[in-house]
Amino acid sequence: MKELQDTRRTVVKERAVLVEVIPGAPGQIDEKSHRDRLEELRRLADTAGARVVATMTQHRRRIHPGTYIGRGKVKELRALVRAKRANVSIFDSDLAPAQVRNLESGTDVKTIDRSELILDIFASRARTHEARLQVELAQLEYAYPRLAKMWTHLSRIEGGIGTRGPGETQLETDRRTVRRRIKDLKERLARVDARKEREVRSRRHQLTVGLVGYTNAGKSSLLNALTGAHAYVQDKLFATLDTRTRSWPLPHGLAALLSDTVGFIRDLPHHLVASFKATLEEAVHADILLHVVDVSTEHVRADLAAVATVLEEIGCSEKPQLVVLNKVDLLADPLHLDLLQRALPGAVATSATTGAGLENLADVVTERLVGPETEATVRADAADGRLLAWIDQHATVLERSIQDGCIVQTVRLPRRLIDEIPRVAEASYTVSDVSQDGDVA
Ligand SMILES: Nc1nc2c(ncn2[C@@H]2O[C@H](COP(=O)(O)OP(=O)(O)OP(=O)(O)O)[C@@H](O)[C@H]2O)c(=O)[nH]1
Ligand SMILES: [Mg+2]
Repeated sequence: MKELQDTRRTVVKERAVLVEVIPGAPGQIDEKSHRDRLEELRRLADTAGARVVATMTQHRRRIHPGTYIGRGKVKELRALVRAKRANVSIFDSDLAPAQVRNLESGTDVKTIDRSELILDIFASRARTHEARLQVELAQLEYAYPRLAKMWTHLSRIEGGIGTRGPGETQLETDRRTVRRRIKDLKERLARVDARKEREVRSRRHQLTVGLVGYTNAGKSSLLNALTGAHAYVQDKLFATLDTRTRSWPLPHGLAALLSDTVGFIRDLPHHLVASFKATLEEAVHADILLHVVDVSTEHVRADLAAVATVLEEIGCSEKPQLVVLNKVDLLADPLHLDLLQRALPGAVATSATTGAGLENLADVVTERLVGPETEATVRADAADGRLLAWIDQHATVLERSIQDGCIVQTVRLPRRLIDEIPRVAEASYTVSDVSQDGDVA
């Protein structure tokens, strides 16, 4: 495996030219969405540690099967790479192995596609054992069909591994090694998945909330602000690769388990989604998902849509969701937030930085989890310490009196909690739901 790791295609500290291909002629397409995409590629390259020295765009109705961009454009790219002393070109789409080969020989620099770039970022960020296994599996699955290219071309272009011949036999050996390693990683991850599933199942009696959203939206910051956790926060893409679960205190003495997850992005490579199954398990099983979006960007809707697509891919699209409009402190014009809230009814505005809206978020989530509040009169045996303590913890007492050795209290509490009283009570009791005007017990 050592040799394969050496060939890991990383762009740290490299001078990069970004290449974007836009389908269709200028004027026929949505220029803004392409600007956003190029900006995102720039941020990805920056996060991976590369220095972007130039960008190149080509409008093309059909991609060139051999070189992706047209032949003339390859020459132009070669000239640009030379002029800017770049040592890598990064393409904003996935390339076939043959296209990479042709582009590399046509430009004399390493060519990396978007998936490879994202995998490189994940590899440099994986901190936990589990995240490392997940990233390695995704990388090898991506690399496997491209192994031939790696041997014949990396040796020539990067000059790093030139001591080995790229012969067929070597290639076959490598393929076998990679297949064996993929199998081994899958087995190990299956064990992690099983453990995770057990963990998640053991929490089924607790309220669970999952934070999902575009990378850099502020999920980990919200986790920290709401639970006092110390999750890693950074103004880079994919800061979080492993999940954290912390207890989030809610009104009425309730608490939910709040889980952070890896951030999503447009066209997340499929291998990554599959490998991060264990990490996403928390989201898959949560009672409600908080879909966090950064309102300070110009592409709120596109981010929401990209996340919705990934949620569908992991089988979460039907799950109850609450949109959280985060980073409201960065909005200069309040009208902007107004418009968003009108377009996304029920969305909650927050700032993880200033704490604005966090209490409201807790109230709204509580209501979604345990229903609206109601008024009820509970008549409990004075000796039933457990029920009395439970009422103290979960309800607001409005009136209290003692009648015939019983404590009669009029309380406000979430309607769904009334169903818990039979489980808690240790002696006979009665409950009447005042707002429903009838005996429940
Ligand atoms: N001004 C402002 N900045 C915020 C807010 N929330 C988060 N940030 C900043 O946004 C950046 C990203 O925050 P994270 O919490 O790491 O975002 P994330 O969604 O966990 O990102 P990934 O783990 O990369 O997917 C950091 O620089 C935070 O300090 C907010 O409400 N207001
Ligand atoms: Mg994070």
